[in-house]
Amino acid sequence: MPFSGNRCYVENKKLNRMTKAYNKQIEKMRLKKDREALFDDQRTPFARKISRNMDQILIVASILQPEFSYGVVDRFLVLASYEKIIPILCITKIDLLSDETAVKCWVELYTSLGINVHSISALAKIGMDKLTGELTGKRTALAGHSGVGKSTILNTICPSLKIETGQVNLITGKGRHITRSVRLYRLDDDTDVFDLPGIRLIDFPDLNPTEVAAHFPDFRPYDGLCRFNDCSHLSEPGCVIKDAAESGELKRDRYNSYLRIIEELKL
Ligand SMILES: Nc1nc2c(ncn2[C@@H]2O[C@H](COP(=O)(O)OP(=O)(O)O)[C@@H](O)[C@H]2O)c(=O)[nH]1
Ligand SMILES: [Mg+2]
Ligand SMILES: [Zn+2]
Repeated sequence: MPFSGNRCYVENKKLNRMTKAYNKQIEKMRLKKDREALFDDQRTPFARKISRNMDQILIVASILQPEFSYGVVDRFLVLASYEKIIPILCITKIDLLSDETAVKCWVELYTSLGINVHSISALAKIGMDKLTGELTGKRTALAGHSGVGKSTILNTICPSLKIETGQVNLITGKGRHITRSVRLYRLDDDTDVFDLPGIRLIDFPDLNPTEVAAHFPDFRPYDGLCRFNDCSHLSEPGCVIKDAAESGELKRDRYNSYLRIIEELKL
């Protein structure tokens, strides 16, 4: 008896047709099982289910429409580090910029933090082969603000998917919320992508505010240098991280992301 996910081959025309139908059935069962793995247990935090079921998380951020959001990117990077999921950062819509300096700055910043970064345009088909290579043979969670171009990336990699894509409201720069539930897309036999819904679903299950700094690799050079051993890098005197953010030695946007995550965890 074949199990879910197994493939069967039989050398007989009539049987072959049946086998094809059977394979389809097995495939359906496997998809169902995969989806259930993410949703059956209400007590397991969503982020933990992702880390248990995925090989990696692809964090998508557009450079414009909507504008690059350190908040979203850094939040997912902390989540990935905390849950020990491999993150890949995908900076997209680079066709919208004539000046590449900004993109270069983000690529350099995140590469220096040890993150695998791709700058692409799904519409202009720039950098798509390399990105596709990252996903092939893996199970990837897809994260990022609505409207950044996640569905367009999947459609470009696999046109037969024909996923509905949203229009960006140019006044607010925010995307319309087209994706409402987690969708599993099978790009090929062993390549799955889970398109996650609104980022509010991605909670930090049991992360303590005092642990957040440990997930900011750019804070490492300052370890042990603050006046107080248990410095939370918020408003204590003699905090070298706060000073470094003020002088620009540490990227201010990254420090702001840190403050926002702490604030959120304290709510
Ligand atoms: N200029 C440009 N627009 C893009 C690109 N990728 C997506 N878009 C547009 O951005 C909007 C939102 O895309 P969508 O894939 O639905 O975003 P999602 O909400 O993250 O799935 C759509 O109007 C897309 O046509 C790109 O590489 N360049
Ligand atoms: Mg979408
Ligand atoms: Zn400090």
